[in-house]
Amino acid sequence: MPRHLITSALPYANGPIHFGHVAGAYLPADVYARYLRMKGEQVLYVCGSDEHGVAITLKAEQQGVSYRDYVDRWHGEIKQLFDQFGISFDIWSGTARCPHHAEASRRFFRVLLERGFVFERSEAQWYAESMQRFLPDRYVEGICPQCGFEKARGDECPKCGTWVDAQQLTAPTCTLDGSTPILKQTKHWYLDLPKLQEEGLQDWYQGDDSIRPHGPWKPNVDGYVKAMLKDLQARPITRDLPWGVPVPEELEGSAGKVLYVWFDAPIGYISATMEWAEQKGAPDSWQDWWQGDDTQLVHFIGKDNIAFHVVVFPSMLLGQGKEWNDKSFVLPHNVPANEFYNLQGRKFNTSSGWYIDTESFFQSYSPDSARFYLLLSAPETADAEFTWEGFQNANNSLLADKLGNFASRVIKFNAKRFDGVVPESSGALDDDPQLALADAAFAQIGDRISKFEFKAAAKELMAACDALNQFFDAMAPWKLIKSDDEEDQIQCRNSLERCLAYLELLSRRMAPICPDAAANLREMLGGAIAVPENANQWGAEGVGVSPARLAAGLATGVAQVMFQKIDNDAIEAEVNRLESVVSE
Ligand code: B3M
Ligand code: ZN
Repeated sequence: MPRHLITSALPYANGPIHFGHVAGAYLPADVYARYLRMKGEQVLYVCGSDEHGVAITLKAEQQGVSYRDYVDRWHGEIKQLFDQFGISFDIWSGTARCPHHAEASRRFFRVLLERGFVFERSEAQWYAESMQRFLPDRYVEGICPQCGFEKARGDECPKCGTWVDAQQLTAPTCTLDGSTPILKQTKHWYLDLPKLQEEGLQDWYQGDDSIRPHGPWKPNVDGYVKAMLKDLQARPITRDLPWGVPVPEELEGSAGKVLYVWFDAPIGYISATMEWAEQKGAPDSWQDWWQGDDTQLVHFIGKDNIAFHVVVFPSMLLGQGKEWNDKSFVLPHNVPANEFYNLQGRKFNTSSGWYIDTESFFQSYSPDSARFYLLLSAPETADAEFTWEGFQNANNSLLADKLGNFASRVIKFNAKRFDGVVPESSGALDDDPQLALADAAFAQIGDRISKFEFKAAAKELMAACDALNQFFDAMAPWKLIKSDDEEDQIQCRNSLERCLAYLELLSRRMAPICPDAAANLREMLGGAIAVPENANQWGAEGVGVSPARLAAGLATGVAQVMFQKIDNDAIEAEVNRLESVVSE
């Protein structure tokens, strides 16, 4: 049975994560993990905060707090945001707090050095004479050599996602004091990506299963990586910085130098797994995940992280050879990178106020409504956006009207007319065409999730609800119940039994997407028909697979409001708040 090792990008511990991050890299991973767990598969979902690098040192310095205090604060706050969305990590670690991280990172580095994939070079780096310090990464901004964006940073361009070679920035300025830096010689260690490309990266990427099989790449990932592989360059993986994983001290010239954040961060997935294994009391079991033949490693990320997850980290993993426990590391099975997710036509921007405050959001709206809408509007193949109107519509017209309303109509009718117990059924509705449509939609949900098509999965869930509503309306049991004809009475009972059985199935098919509402629905169905042993199971699926007949006489629970409607005033107020930001 395959092991599903699932990661979401380690968010920088330097500010709140926003809905765009959640839609891009966390919610899809969570739905995928929940689905596979329900299928009874082995799943490990790993994440933690990315606590090194210039994104962090810069902000901590600006705010006059210690690096440690700064990352501790965001490590905790970010986790609270994830908890509010119900993101179900198996471990939430952090690169500056995981007890295994620094050693694992240094070991990666040493192995690459010993095996000839890391070399030393003295090279010119930007240097601020005003402060007498080197200016790695985000301490310098300039014009992107690829796309011309004016605020490209010394490590990556936030616009086009290119891994920028800092020296190639034109019109550089120091982000600390605005001075123009000079180039000054310093020694650094470089990752020999061209050599690793020959060593196996290229063949693996192109589908050589003897190295490691992978799934089909998404077109956006494939286009980006193919272009990158045409002109791969060695890159420096050390920095002159006071915060990070120190370069192994036995190396001459290592003083004052740390590993580049993008070198140590992905190793954070592995060190977090080591921590998880240790907490479980089986410290070596991390190897089953990272070095097992049956592991399928899937990285969920945003498009700006493609280079590091499909080219750089796999190179680092390949370059370890069998130096760890005489086994090689797994390589990613897939990297379903998403495009960008905006807010009402503009980029999310916390500092300018163009964002959704997560805490106040969840005072008014439910996590499941947010999860459903973020999936429905996910940036899977193109940039996409959150709009307040879209959110209201998804909540009111889809979740409340189609899903919640169907559940409540059925449970209430059954309570009123059949004393809240499952009616006796003759099975005559087994070939009903509306139910066949529901079967077909339900059969798609798992398949779509397993292919990372979460938007489609959310749509199929609604298609199933549409078919079930049509079935209920076509049967019109409220008319049948009043008929004197015994056939009509049988049909009425049959239809209610089917509706209840399909609600039970619905509660499971919706669970990865809307876990809280799924639990509500199971409560509404009552202990008796909730089939407790099925509750966390996906169960049989496929076209034509209908839910098994429920035993007559089992008692249902009480109807609840699964999704509160959101009124126009609330949405208007949200939009006004955003628009006031623009006009300021
Ligand atoms: N922290 C970049 C980001 O948050 C970076 C991801 C690391 S994944 C190993 O987008
Ligand atoms: Zn660019």
